[in-house]
Amino acid sequence: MIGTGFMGAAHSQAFRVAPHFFDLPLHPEMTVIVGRDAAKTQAAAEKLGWAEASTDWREVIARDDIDLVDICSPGDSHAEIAIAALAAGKHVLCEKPLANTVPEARQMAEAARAAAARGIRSMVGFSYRRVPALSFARELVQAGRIGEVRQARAAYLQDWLVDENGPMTWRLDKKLAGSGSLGDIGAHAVDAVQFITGQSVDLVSGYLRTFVTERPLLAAPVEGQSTVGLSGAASDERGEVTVDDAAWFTGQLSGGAVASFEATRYATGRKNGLNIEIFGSRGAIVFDLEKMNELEFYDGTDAAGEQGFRRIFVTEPEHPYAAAWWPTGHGLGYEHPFSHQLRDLVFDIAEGRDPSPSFDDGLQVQEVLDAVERSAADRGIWTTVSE
Ligand code: SOE
Repeated sequence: MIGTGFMGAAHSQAFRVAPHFFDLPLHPEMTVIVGRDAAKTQAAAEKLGWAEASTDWREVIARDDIDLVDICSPGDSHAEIAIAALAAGKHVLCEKPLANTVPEARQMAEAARAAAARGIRSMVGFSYRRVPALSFARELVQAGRIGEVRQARAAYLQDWLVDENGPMTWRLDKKLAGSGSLGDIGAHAVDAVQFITGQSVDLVSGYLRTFVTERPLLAAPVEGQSTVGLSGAASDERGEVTVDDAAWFTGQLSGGAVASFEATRYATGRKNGLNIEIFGSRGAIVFDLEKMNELEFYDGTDAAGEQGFRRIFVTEPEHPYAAAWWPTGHGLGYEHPFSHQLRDLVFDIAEGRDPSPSFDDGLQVQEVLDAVERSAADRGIWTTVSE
């Protein structure tokens, strides 16, 4: 495991829990966690359940007792670590977005393709695909239950930056994060719409905005204060915010549908709402991550007097992943999709399949983000995603 922050903790939980709920063909052993600071990494190892702590990822990926490298560090380190790990013959799980730039993502995808030829697997961590309701939405759409998809709307709304005195975290620094809301949460929205509809975003018109251009720098962490999270204590010094705070874009999907996307961490009151609406020629589906166990489904073939959105509680054994957990009606939370992701990756490794989403899928999302940035820099001109 590379990274001891929020995602390191979320993925560690999956490693601890998934083997107890899913009958896995291979048994993950939590061998070593890697971080920059020796004392903090040792504390993380003890808290999160890793046998050892290290500050040297190069030494770790060279070890014979490491089979899988899970990259949960900031985006500026993804390419170097993933490419080195694949070259060393390790399977790789890499957090989203795949990289900070298209050239980096392209190199990673090339390395993954070369490694796949040697039986080495790689996956990018778009965990929300594995929220049961979102997976089920895809099943309905792919089974033709809403007919031909014509329109998609996706808005990823958070508010953790709304306080303008909140300190700079790495996510506000372009060098570390690549972009702001666009790559952090817009990437999830793009992946989710493409996953559900089976269509890719081909053409975009984008608009980016930074509301607060300067913030207090982070103070040194206080003893005992959690380092798992999106905030921290502010110091007296100030720094420049170099990423977008909010991203809006419209797009055209490969199957002819139109789509709109919003990604913001300034939507006061919205904590982690990924709202998705897909409208087809004979039905529609609506999903909201803040109600992640539910899916609304409108079936246009219902009798005229009975039509309306029905709320499906996606907790039945028939629903994706649900049978492994609790009895009907006992819902899941933010952490469960990480276990589903790990479950699928372990099966793919054991059964010699290329996982989905692949690094090529991660590269394609990166190309969408890049097209949005290019469009926004040119007053929203319509921009083709990749040549
Ligand atoms: C922060 O906006 C964040 O933690 C994202 O980075 C995650 O991918 C998302 O799952 C929750 O919000």
